[in-house]
Amino acid sequence: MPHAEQFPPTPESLFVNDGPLAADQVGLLRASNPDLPLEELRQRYEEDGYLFLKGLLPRQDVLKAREEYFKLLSPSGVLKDGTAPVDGIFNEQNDPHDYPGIGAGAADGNGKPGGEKAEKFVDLALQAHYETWYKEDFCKHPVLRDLIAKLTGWGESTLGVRRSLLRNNTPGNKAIGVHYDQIFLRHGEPTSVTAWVPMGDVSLSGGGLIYLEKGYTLGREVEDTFTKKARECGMSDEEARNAFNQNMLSTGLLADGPAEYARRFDRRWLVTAYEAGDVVLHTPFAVSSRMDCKEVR
Ligand SMILES: O=C(O)CCC(=O)C(=O)O
Ligand SMILES: [Fe+2]
Repeated sequence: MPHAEQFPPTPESLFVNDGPLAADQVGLLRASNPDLPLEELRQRYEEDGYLFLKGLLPRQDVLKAREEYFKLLSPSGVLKDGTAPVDGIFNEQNDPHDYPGIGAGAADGNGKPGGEKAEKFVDLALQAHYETWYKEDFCKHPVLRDLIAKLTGWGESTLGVRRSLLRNNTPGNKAIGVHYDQIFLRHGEPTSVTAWVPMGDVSLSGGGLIYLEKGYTLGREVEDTFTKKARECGMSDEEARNAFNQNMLSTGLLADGPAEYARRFDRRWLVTAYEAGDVVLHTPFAVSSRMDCKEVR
């Protein structure tokens, strides 16, 4: 039961790409009830750079997508024999390399891999993006859209980005490193809202998203410093955009290791367990990463 977990957790239980997070490197993500007054929700989004909405979506709608996802992936052998797809239980007999997490960046070995089994798994994970239960029912969920329309004041003009990312984070593989989303949205205005929606319950050690405390100040700093440098070099907007991407690791990440990043900037990572139905909204400069997945589920 994710909500029954103790906090603060023992430091050993909080692993990221570059090892455990120390006790003073973690804090708890602030949860918000979606029924709070809009003004309060807006203020929290501005203050924190994110808004963690507990139980925004109907749990059964999220679990439906989860079930469809694992039914689709099932022929790859990812699931433990005799378990229900909706439970998404990893078969521990499997070699993790055959089930790489997609989207964590090619340079760290999580790109499209060579092995036949891995290729099948990745192909199915990519195919999921095109399925109606995902791209229509899940991504365009009216409750999510309505909340964003109201929160931003965009109303009827609210547009979904057509390219969405259905990430997975499988046991024994590397999770996505430290980044802010504007890096991946380079050709758009930095006014978009990212919705990170866990497709099921995620325990603290289950590999959920983590946020650097007030990380958006760093994200903005990186962005501003670089834009200034580009201007000084006389670059055009287009040249600056391309150069930006060269300024990052080849994967578009600020760093591979969250623990070392937190030490360098003396900031905490904000962590939490998630339940199906939860949604986190964040700004394009919010700095995030993932916990390592230490659980089979
Ligand atoms: O791994 C995830 O679920 C999140 C990935 C992410 O933050 C991103 O693609 O920008
Ligand atoms: Fe992201």
